[in-house]
Amino acid sequence: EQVQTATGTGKGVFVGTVPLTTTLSSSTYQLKDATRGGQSTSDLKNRTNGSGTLYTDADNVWGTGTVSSGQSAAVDAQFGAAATWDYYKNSFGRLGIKNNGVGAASRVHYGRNYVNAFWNDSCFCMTYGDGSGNTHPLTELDVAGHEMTHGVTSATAGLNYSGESGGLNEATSDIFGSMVEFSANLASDTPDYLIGELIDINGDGTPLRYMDKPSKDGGSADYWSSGVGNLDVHYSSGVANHFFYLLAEGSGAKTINGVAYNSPTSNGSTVTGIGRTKAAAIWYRALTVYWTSTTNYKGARTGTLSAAADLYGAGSAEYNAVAAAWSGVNVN
Ligand code: ASN
Ligand code: ZN
Ligand code: CA
Repeated sequence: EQVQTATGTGKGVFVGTVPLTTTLSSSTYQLKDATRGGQSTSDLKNRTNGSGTLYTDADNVWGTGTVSSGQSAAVDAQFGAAATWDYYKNSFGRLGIKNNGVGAASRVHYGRNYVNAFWNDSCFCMTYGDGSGNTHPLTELDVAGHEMTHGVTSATAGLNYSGESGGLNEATSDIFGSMVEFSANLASDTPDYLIGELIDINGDGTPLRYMDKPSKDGGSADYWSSGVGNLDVHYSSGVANHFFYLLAEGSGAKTINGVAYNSPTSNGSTVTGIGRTKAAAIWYRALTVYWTSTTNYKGARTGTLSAAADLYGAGSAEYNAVAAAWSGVNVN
């Protein structure tokens, strides 16, 4: 029998009801997307190794929208991989993490009570735990975009995962994870500058990270200082997340999709935002053209200024906004 591409319906834990591109083979549907480099999702069945079992289904309707169906987390993962593929393709013409047309695999139900998700270059795959009590899967869209962006960073600048370059690596994942969320624009996951706002990882409904004022998480740096590279990379990332927010949206108070932000600058200056599309284009060009494994915050400023000059002209409003946003986070 012929193998063909089909359109199914997914009901995820976080994504709501979404279309999924699947594969029909021998009267059975597979959670595999031939239109996006063969990206697929498999079930680890609480194991912590192996490639798992590819999800299959008889009627091409996947999951129920709650965690009691193991397929629901798989729907989120498969949709997240598709949305990330589409974001990089539509925004930058990038075809997959390595820009070679090859899709990434996703694995869900990793271990038991595993409260994390991760990218691994070796398996070229994304892995998600089921969270606390095995009832809080980590399969939120910005997390998918975050983790898969670790693959993009590895395939491009290769930012070392420690010191200031590690903070830039983490921020790159938060930035593009959030841009994936904005691009998908789901009713059940309205786009924001918060990371992990739906997975309730803190148990009190607060998100994992805040881009407008990173210190709201209790650990992240809002501004550069000489010791910032000694912080955990998920905290030194705050400087760059804050830069990106200032560049895209500007300083001060602003409400976006019902979420109130208030982004301060280190020097009391006012930054006028250039919008997230231009801000993301500048960050992507710096990542893929100018930065290397050892780029630090000073180099990030230089690289984004070069990228802005390429895209919009030296001395353009966009170029000047990049300079002002870095100065607003004390990278001078
Ligand atoms: N979720 C974490 C991250 O992407 C996983 C890790 O710490 N390796 O940074
Ligand atoms: Zn990360
Ligand atoms: Ca978010």
